[in-house]
Amino acid sequence: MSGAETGSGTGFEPPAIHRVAVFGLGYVGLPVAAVLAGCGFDVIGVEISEHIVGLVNGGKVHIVEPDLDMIVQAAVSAGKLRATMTPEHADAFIIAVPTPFTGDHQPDLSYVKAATQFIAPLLQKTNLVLLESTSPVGTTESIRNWIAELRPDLAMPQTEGERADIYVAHCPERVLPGRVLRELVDNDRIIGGISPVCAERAAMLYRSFVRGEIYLTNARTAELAKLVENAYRDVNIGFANELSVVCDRLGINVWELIGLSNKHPRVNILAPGPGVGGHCIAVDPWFIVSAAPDATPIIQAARVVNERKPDFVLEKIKTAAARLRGPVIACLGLSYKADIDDLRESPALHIVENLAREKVGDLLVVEPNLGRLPPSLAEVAHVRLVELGEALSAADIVVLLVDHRQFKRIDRELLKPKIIIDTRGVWR
Ligand code: SAJ
Repeated sequence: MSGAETGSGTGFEPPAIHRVAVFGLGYVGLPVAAVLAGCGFDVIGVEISEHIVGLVNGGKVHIVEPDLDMIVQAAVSAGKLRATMTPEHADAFIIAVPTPFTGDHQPDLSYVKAATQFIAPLLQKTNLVLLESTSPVGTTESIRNWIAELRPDLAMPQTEGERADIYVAHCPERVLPGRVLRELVDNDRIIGGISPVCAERAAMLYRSFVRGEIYLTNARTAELAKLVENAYRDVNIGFANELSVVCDRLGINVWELIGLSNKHPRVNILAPGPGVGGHCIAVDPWFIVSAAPDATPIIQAARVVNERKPDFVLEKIKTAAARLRGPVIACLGLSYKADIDDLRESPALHIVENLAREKVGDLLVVEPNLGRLPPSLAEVAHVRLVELGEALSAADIVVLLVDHRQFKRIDRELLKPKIIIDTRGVWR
């Protein structure tokens, strides 16, 4: 199907969407752009990085994500996807730019605002502006307000659904890195409009590629729903991480404990680890906290527990290393979770950087998903990126930081003479 055309029986019949501009060709924007192009839309990817624009126009990608290279290549060859640094007219504008936080955990909306400022002068009647980026409550309304300031000639949508010249909505991304293309199509989606008509307009576009259910609500509820999903996971991982520290103190195997507790029909404890990484779960809970600091003790406590966990692991390694003279430490994994190359907010990377800074032993890093060490470790004399076999034969201490599939297959006999610190319970 090319173009989102139906009014779904609401009596609302705006013109079809043929041309979509996606702002930000990152972990979310590039897959969305490629999938829309695959559905027959003419897609323009607007990106500030000249490097990414060049790569995408050459049919290549800058992200390790299964099958993404294939669909980008196909979309570019078919003439359906084109990247540019210069914004252009479109029927729908999707904003998929970063929403980081500042040093004091306040949301930084500067990328969203900049994208809106690029879009505003291009807007024509019946255009849709849709925010995909995970955002604090009120961001979609801010987009509407920023556009209103820049384009007083356009009638803006209001919460009470009267006709307006343009449509503004939020459809928060929900995809799991490593399974992005599948989840983009199969996951249920929430769409929140500034007005019900805005939500319906956005749903028309998303129905062209989403096989899951689409649930309509207002923009503020959609914003909070996304933040709550990630905060829920953070709180539950925090509980598991807290148990791992309690068990360490009591001399109990936390993996056995959780396995047994989960035999209860209404208990499902998640897996402890070295901490919580990635650019979502470690960040998004703060957007709720900053909106209601005195009403979020559980969300804040989970963040504190999860943020402290890497330092707990660090102390374990230092204590083990202090018992040896010139210890060689194998550090298995640097990414923030298994079988990806993403280092953002990675607790494993944080731990290895601190070992390097504090000169705790010779560090042999194994990261099968990277060809070279990140800049923070590359120039350090006593840190080397090596193959798994070399690390295992040379190491006195083996620290499992990420449960990559290669590490699950390690022959346990090779580990017997070593000191093992297994933060993920792979060799429990
Ligand atoms: N982790 C644990 N124990 C667990 C599960 C995860 O320690 O039992 C750790 C991981 O190792 C990793 C971190 O938590 O360091 C986060 O990993 P994840 O797989 O839970 O989630 P993300 O950050 O890769 O993706 C999340 C997803 N959100 C939820 O599952 C609620 C995804 O659906 C979102 O789209 C994504 O955040 C996002 O972009 O917001």
